Amino acid sequence: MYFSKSFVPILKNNPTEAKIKSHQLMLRVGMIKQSSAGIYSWLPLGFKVMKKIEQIVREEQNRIGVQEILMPTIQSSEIWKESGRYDDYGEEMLRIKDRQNREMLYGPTNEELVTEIFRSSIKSYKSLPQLLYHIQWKFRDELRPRFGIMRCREFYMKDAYSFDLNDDEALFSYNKFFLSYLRTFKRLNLSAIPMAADTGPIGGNLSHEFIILADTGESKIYTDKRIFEVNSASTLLEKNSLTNLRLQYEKFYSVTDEKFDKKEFEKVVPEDFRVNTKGIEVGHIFYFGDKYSKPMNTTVDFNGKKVFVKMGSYGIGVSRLVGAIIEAKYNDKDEIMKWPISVAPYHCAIIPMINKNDTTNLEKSNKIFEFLKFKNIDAIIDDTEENISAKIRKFNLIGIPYQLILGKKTEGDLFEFKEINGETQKISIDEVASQILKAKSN
Ligand code: P5A
Repeated sequence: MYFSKSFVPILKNNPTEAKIKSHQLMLRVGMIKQSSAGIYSWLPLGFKVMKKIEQIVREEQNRIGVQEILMPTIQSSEIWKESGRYDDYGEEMLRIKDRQNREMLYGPTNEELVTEIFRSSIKSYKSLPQLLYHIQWKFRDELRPRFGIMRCREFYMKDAYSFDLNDDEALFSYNKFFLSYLRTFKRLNLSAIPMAADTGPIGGNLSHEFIILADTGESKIYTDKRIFEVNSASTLLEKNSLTNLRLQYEKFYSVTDEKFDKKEFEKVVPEDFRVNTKGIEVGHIFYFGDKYSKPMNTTVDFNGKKVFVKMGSYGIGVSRLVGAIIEAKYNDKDEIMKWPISVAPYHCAIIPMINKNDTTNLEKSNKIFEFLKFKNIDAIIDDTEENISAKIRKFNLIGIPYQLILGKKTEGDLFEFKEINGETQKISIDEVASQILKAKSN
């Protein structure tokens, strides 16, 4: 791909309307474009990153045996009336009427719809557990959409739902998602900490938010700082049973704002370990038993008895994660963004110095591009006539993790190659490929 032909509308300066780094950067390097308040189009660079995040989320759901489906964005009000949430949900729900004057809505979440799908087909406890997920747009008419795609009205969510026979089995499912979330965020190169959280309009009495620490986050958290060490333990995910894994975290006080109890905090956390800070909620899991199955009369047959199924739901903010990764990875001092290689829009930027009368560097770039492509490395060639330092500044902002530079002095088979925030090396193209492939496989 040539940069001159790619749709990456870069702005000269940071847009003044954006208050936090991720919003500024996403507009500045043309990842998104606002279409109306809290509603965005995703342009190629942003879309690529979001799709890569989505794929990692999908793989980790599949890995614990969750089955992928796709439910519609538009739902009928009927099922929401059955669960009792049609009125409760209030103005955040976008209500629509169709031409027959039927009340419809743009789904803010899917507990009702998935329960309806389940109850129409699953009749026996022998088919349990059922774990289903989809990745689909949601709409919440937030009063104050802000920070770009971090708190917007239309956003992309992975939402999963579990159906079990009893509390014990339902908690086993909950713990499976807990593990899956830790694996997912690790693959995204993020340290997301599970915190006991309030359940809000979803309901239930067991819930964890997965939070990335960031000053620009909207979630207030109160925690024992020893919990941060749990995440970095290298054998955490391999060595613990499902129940034990959750206990590793629950040993330490860590809650979001709504669950905060000053007295308890001061009682159980020694003064030196108390942390009161902010973070970004990238995932949220809930256990709510029969909150939906009861009013929606959703049962399975168990030895001749009808039993209400026990349910949980599990969300990841796929589109919010794009911004959250920027907040976590942007280096303010050097003005460098570095995408984790697992979600980077391209793996390597090929940056040739272009001289109108001399096509040597561009020809070399084309050959390098083909070679990297053959190795499954996704590169982009900056074929524009900007000077080298302007090009490097531009790619420092875009955040492609590797840069291969063909300057005036590029001769022979060695190339100037660097990790975006690293030292320049002079190495062969084989060595370039093997360094990138090694990073990809980690
Ligand atoms: C869990 C899955 C739910 O909706 N029902 C289905 C449950 N949970 S939640 O916490 O309300 O949302 C899940 C995740 O979605 C992201 N999110 C948002 N992202 C961008 N803009 C918004 N307005 C927004 N609201 C929620 C968050 O990452 C949240 O954890």
